Amino acid sequence: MTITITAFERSPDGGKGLARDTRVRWALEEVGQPYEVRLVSFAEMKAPGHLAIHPFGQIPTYEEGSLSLFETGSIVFHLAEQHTGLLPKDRNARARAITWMFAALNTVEPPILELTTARIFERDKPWSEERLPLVKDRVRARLDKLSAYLGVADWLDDTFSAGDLLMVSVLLRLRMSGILDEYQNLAAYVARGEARPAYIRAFTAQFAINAEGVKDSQR
Ligand code: GTB
Repeated sequence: MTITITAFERSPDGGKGLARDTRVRWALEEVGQPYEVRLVSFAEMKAPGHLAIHPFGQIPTYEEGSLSLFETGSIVFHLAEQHTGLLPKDRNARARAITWMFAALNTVEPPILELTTARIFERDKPWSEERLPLVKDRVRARLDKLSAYLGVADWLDDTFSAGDLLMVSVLLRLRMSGILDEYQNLAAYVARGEARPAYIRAFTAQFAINAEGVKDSQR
């Protein structure tokens, strides 16, 4: 059955892979599922057709036959459950990998999103300069603990999982701030994720769209 995801017609990041369709593309590549992409403009995202599949008018979405999903975490989890490659078979290891998926999205990503808001959207507020160090320190508080947990390991558990896929995707957003480079092992962890052939294919596919402005893309 054909899998179709949605992505920005033109990502504001110009193809840096920061929009969340990259996470879904990466998961699809890891599990070896071909997919099609429907590119949507900001206006199309807020129109009834798209709102019917994404109640909040965002990307990415995932359609496969009669199944329609939104929320990146849910889409990655669905793919990980349906195919081999992203969740271990052992029950306990599988539960731990799922825990890391939640940790990435619920514990590590929120302060990183707050930093993006502070750096970009609140930049011209009179209190912005004063607030920024507080927001950065909230990010560091999470990274201190994550870095200590990871230590010298390659991945969060014995083998790469959907937990790593989401954690690397979340951490990637920090690169521009310079904070990631304060943690040598986390910077190396992200680089390991980015070096995976599946990530490279996902990144390249989204980059081609944003670099060339192709309206409809098929992989
Ligand atoms: N919780 C949802 C999920 O995980 O799927 C969040 C989805 C979401 O935030 N989607 C964003 C969106 O559609 C795109 S990814 N925004 C448009 C809107 O809300 O109107 C967030 C994003 C956007 C742009 C960059 N960038 O340019 O660097 C990075 C990340």
